[in-house]
Amino acid sequence: MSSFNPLSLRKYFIMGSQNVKGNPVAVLEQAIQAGITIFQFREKGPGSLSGDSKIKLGKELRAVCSVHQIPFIVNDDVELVDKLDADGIHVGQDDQSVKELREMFPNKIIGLSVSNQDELNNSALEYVDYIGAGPVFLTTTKVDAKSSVGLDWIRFLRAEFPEFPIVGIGGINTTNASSVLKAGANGVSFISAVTRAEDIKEAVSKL
Ligand code: 3NM
Repeated sequence: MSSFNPLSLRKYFIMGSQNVKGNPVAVLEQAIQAGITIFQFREKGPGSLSGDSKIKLGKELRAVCSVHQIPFIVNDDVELVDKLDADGIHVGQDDQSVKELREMFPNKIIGLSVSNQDELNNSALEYVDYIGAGPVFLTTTKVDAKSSVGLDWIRFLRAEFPEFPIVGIGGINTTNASSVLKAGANGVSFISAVTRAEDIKEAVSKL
């Protein structure tokens, strides 16, 4: 297992170039200045980069996180984890198995999305550092997002696993973030709450 600190889940910012109009590096810098605690590079979906341009952007974002000592997580791309020397990887249920990932990356952070009881039954949590639980609320950011699971899913997971690190995801914004924490999550993860914010500093501070 990695030496993962669950406090780092508190404000978990996720972004790819497809999520922003301007320069993603500038957005990440502002978000870090404003107080995010961990970052995931998720270059995925309509309008996202691939190949060399994905790697180039990843290196730039990785460097910003290194300077500020913010953990840098890669979404579902094993090769990119190595290329960018990421601190960890986040995967979904249909991606590479967490058992294989743990063999590959004994000391990196491994996050797994878990959206319902069936997925939970199929999840080898002994290889995982944290669960991403969601979508808690309706999200328009991820085209293939499942229907929202609500705060009850967070409450259920917390009751089942009193100590396991859990981060809520999906439709979390400055207004509803506190309800996710009250339901038992260690933190909140978000894309549009920051990438579509008029004032990133204010948004991160409220989150
Ligand atoms: N994963 P926003 S929901 C990347 O449920 C992602 O696993 C989800 O974006 C899941 O904060 C989601 O803008 C999109 O709703 C989150």
